[in-house]
Amino acid sequence: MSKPIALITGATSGIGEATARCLAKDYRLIICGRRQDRLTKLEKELAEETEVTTLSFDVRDRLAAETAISGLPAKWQSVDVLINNAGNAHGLSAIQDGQVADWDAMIDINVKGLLYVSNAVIPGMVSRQKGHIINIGSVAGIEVYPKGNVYNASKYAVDAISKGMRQDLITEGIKVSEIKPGLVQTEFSAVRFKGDQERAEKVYVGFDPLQAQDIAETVAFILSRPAHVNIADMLVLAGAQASATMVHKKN
Ligand code: NDP
Ligand code: 8X3
Repeated sequence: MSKPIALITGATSGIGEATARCLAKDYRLIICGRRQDRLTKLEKELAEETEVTTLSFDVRDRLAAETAISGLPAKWQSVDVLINNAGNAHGLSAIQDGQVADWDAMIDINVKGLLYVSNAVIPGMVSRQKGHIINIGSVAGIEVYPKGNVYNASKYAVDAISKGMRQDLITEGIKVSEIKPGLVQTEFSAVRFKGDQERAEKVYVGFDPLQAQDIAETVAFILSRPAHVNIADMLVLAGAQASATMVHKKN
């Protein structure tokens, strides 16, 4: 029997890329992101372990998301697992100093993009009465922190959408889980600070942050539970992190 299929958004970096590596043993993979060069590289790397196909599209573009997913060849159409991971923070500014373009990006990618991809995948899961959706939320989706405003709002939305999906899809044989990571050392802060690498690195100084692999293993654990178990919601923090704003730094 062939392996089930997992579609992972944001697989060109960080949590999504680590998740692809982690799931390769047990799943065939549809890896998504805008940067085709990175997708091709990862596809080549994982090809020894599993079948991989790539989809390059911007999750903000509803038509592109729909076209890419509906255009998958027949053998890739039955998506068993959807990992809605693509997303980022753009900027860290008090609301009065915020850039409207950053707000648009966060709402369009983290919220609307997740919905567009889900909308393209859920009908197939419903028709098969089978599936598992894992949304990557954040500790930022349960605690607002200073200057987080719109990023927080986008992750609160992911939390609400995850809860809503779980209620609506319960009758359709589809599990919905949400993982809420704390500080994970990925390209996240470099994106938030628009390429300012020095500022990005400072976020993770003085403590051992989570690594993308930690969240990838959490995804794999949730998926490995038997059919009668759904891990609905997991907050995963670094050992030195007690809340969105409290991190015990050594210097
Ligand atoms: P990275 O910046 O390392 O990865 C982000 C991924 O999202 C990339 O693969 C990127 O691919 C993809 N992406 C971004 N914008 C788009 C877009 N418009 N269309 C398609 N894909 C897009 O960050 P992380 O791995 O840390 O972030 C992954 C998720 O985890 C995000 O939802 C983030 O909010 C969440 N998270 C991160 C935490 C952290 O501290 N790092 C903590 C809590 C949650 P590409 O650029 O190739 O399109
Ligand atoms: C990412 C973690 O604390 O930078 O969601 O918002 S945080």
